[in-house]
This record gives sequence, C-alpha cells and structure tokens, in this order.
Amino acid sequence: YLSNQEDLGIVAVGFSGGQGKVGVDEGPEVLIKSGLLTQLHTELGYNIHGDDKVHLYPELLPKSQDDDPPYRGMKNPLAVSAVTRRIAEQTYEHSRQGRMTLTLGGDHSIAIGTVAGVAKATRERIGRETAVIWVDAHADINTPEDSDSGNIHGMPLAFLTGIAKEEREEYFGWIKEDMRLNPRKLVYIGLRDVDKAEKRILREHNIKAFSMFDIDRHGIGRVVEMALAHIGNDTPIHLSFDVDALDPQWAPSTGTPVRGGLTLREGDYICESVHQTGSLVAVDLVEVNPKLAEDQMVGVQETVRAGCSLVRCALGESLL
Ligand code: EXY
Ligand code: MN
Ligand code: MN
Ligand code: MN
Repeated sequence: YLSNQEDLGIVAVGFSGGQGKVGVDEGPEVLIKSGLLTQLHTELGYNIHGDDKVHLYPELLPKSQDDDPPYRGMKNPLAVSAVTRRIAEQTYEHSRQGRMTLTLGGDHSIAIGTVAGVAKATRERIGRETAVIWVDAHADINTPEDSDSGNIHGMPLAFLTGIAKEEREEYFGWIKEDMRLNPRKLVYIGLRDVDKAEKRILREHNIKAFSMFDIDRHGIGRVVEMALAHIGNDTPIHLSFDVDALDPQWAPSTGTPVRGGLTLREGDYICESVHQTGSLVAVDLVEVNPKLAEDQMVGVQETVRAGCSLVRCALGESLL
C-alpha cells in the first residue's frame, strides 16, 4: 500500500468560483449530511482526520467581483487561484502524513489544489510522481486563451501539467515544478464532450484518453485494465472523479450534464478497480450541485447516493 490504509484526511470544499452556476458549493454539505463520513468510519473503519466542517475560505475571497476582473479571459481568477492554493496546503498536509486524502467539492477547479498538494507530498514522502485518473465527460484541459467559457473548472489540467504557463503568483504562478503532473501520468476515462482545442492538446502531448467510444468497444473491464497498465505498477494514483462522468440518468444534479455517460455500476467499477491496486493515495469527488435537477427532490437524492457510492467503492467498500 502506498498510503496508510486506516487514516483518511478529509477536505470539504464549498467552492463554486470555477464556473457560473450557484449551488455546487453546497455539494459537500449534502454529501456529509447524507452520512458519508459516518459510513466511512463505521462501515469501512477509517480514522477520519480533519474537520467535518465545510471550508468556504471567506478570508481568501476578493471583496467583490470588481476586485477580481477577468485575467487572460479567466473568470474569478484571483478567487480560484487563492482558494486552490490553500487546498493544496490542506491536501499536502494530509498526504505528507501518509493519509488517504479525500476531497469533496465543489466545482472541478478545486483539483488544481488537490492534485498539486498530493503530488508534492508524494514526491517528498516516497520520491515518486503521482499519476492521475481523471474520470469526466470533459477533458478540463483548456488553456485560458483556448477556453470559450472562461470558466476555470474547464482548465485545471492545463495549469497542473504546465501546458498553460503563468508567472504571476496570484494567477496560479504558485504552482511550482514539484506540484506538477507529468502529462504521461494522466489518464482519462469517460470523455464525450471535448473542445476542439482540447483534442489538439491531447494529441500533441500524447495524453492517454478512454472515451465513451472506447468503453462501448472494449467494455469497462478492459478499459480500466488498459488505463492501469499505462500508469504502471507501484505508481501512486490520484483519482479525480467528476460526477458528470456518470450518465445524467444516475447523476442529474450537476452543472454540465452530457448524455451518453457511464452507468453507476461502471463508475463504481472504476473506483473499485483503482482501490484494488493498493496504490490509491487521493480521491476527489466534484461537481455535485444539489440546486440543479429536473425533478429536484428525486434528482438530488439520486446524485448524492451515486456520489457516496463512488467514494465508498474507491475506499474499498465492495471488495471482499
Ligand atoms: N470545455 C468546456 C469549458 O471549458 O467551458 C466545459 C467544461 C466543463 C467542465 C466540467 C467540470 O467538468
Ligand atoms: Mn471536470
Ligand atoms: Mn465534467
Ligand atoms: Mn482494501
């Protein structure tokens, strides 16, 4: 095992500044209220570290929108940069101590912090580069200039890999070499809505990606096997799971749903397989937005249940 299997560090992030819809900041509270952390403790036996309070980082947020104007086309750049920088410190601290690190989001921009913090800690602790399995309908690798929306939740992997460069500390310039993700250690599963410029980046950098097409062709079992083979044995793994990878049938309460996604069982299978490697060091679950769903009550409940199931599977629930 590459992490201490009994100890779980939690970071609950109530942040929505990486995109424009309100409500995703309430994701962690709803997941926790539904009993997720209690289940992880009582059923899976984890010692939970860190507070179960949801971080809103009010002291880090610019006083008003006027104090955080677009920069290189990015929306809320100072807020997202400051909050993710703080999240990197939090995940670094858990991961440095060898804890499995679980982050509940929040929009996917927060993975700028989680991946940076865990990558740095793992380099220091065991001297290895961390691999990232990014399960998502989207590639989240737009550079600021390529992005049509300006939403930073569509850019985290561009900053983490260094494909998007920036010197100024307050605009993600704080991401230093020891926090970066090697593009050869990145693998996607579930893609089906990738922008043109992102496709070019994936091609140019030879980034391993399994789309829904690949899952239909080979089946989820073979796809996960190929993804893990690409990463290689004994490589620490960070699983960043965007709930919109699931089909909206299973996870309707999310900001950018795309039809034709993973079944809940396929999502759980990915999580179980990654757990089974013994190499998992960190998990993110993001983009649960309890304010969004066609049929509010049912949709939210379904999405929260699905999210909890994914996390429990990644932390070892269903393996005998
Ligand atoms: N590619 C689009 C953009 O950059 O705006 C959509 C990104 C959606 C990102 C969601 C969280 O995964
Ligand atoms: Mn995403
Ligand atoms: Mn997505
Ligand atoms: Mn286990």
